Parts: sequence; structure tokens; C-alpha cells
Amino acid sequence: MTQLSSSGNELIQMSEGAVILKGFLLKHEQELLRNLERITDLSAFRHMVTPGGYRMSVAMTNCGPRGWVTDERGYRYSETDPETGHAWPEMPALYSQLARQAAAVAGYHDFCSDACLINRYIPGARLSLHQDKDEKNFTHPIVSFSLGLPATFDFGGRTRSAPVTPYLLEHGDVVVWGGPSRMFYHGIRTLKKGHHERMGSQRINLTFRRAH
Ligand code: MD3
Ligand code: FE
Repeated sequence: MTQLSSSGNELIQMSEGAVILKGFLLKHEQELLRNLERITDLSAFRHMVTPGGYRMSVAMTNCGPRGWVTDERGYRYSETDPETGHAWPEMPALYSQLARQAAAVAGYHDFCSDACLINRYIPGARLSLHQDKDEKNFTHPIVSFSLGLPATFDFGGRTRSAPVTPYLLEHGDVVVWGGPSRMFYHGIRTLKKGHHERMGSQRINLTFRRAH
């Protein structure tokens, strides 16, 4: 179903508790990217390794009080960047404010994120079907920002074998997941080659969570 949200953006209802806000970030593109550069100067994108020993094709970094990490010991949230030994870069006020506003448009008021995972996809990179379950409290929604090349997002169900529905996520889109859809399986299909006038040949996804 598609309608207009209170913020004036096109709103696509994927399922109960899950919506796409088309173009929500477009007004803030410049400032979002200026902040991203500051973050990646302090904590660079890196390819983490899964507990099973696979190097992820998606490069990652984080900002905010906590960051999601994976290595041979497992998946977890860490207050420090294992590469630098320092705290993750501060979460920009613009980021937490936009995530909070987007959550409110979707009906989740007072969303306070303490973790922002930043994913970088280049053509060929993908994120296989998974659930997000490393957070303490699943009643908080998740908010994600898409920038750069478009990607096909597969939205599944409660089980790995549930059918998936594909959605195109484009530069400026925000997705909010909460309620029943919070634990649904999801993934990003292999990024296709392309050029984005502002972002070049990459897709950046910022995912805001309440980890603790
Ligand atoms: C759907 N990231 O970082 S958006 C992830 O575009 C992740 O990089 C994808 O999946 C990306 O874990 C997809 C984020 C997302 C996060 C949580 C979800 C989508 C979700 C929870 C339920 C359903
Ligand atoms: Fe995920």
C-alpha cells in the first residue's frame, strides 16, 4: 500500500510495523555526507569476519555509544572500535534527530538510538538473509537510511524459508521496522554496477538501533 505520510513523503507499508519513507533524507544530503566523512576519517570502513570465518563483502563502521562488530568470537555490540582501540565516533545530532523523526512518522515515538551501523556496498557486495537479534530489547524499532546506488531489499517473514518480497531502496529512502516485523528475515541482493551522481559507485546504509 502507498500513501502520503505526515511529513509529505510517499510512504509504503511493507507489513504491520514496517514502512518505507521515500526521499525522506534528500533535504539533508549534504550535511549527512559531511558527517559521514568525519566518521570514516576516525573509524574507517573495514571488512569484518563472521564467526564462521567468512570475510563480509559489505564493509562496515559505526558511530554512537555502541557499534556492532563480528569476529571469530561472535556477533556483539562494542563500546570501542577494535581497530583503533578508541570509542566509536560520536553520533551526529542530525543523525539521531532524523532517525527519531522517521520513527515517529511510522508511529514509534521517542526512539533513542545508541548504535548506528554504517554499511558500505560496492557492486558485487550483498548481505544474505538474516535476522537482527543482537539487541537487548526487541520492542524498539530499527531505522535505516539508504544513500547512493539503488539496491533490492528482500523482506521475508518469521522463518528463513518464508517467502520474500523485494523492494527497491533508493538514495534518500528511510525504512522503519518495528512491532511484529522487527524480527523478520531480510537481506540485500548483490549490488549491481552503476554510478550515482553524488555517491559514485557505492551504496551506503546507516542502521540505527537501540542496542542496550
Ligand atoms: C528488516 N542492513 O545492517 S536495512 C543490517 O541495507 C541490514 O544494509 C541492510 O540488514 C542494509 O542488519 C538492510 C536494515 C534493516 C535492519 C533491521 C531489520 C532491515 C530490517 C529488521 C527487520 C526487518
Ligand atoms: Fe539486518
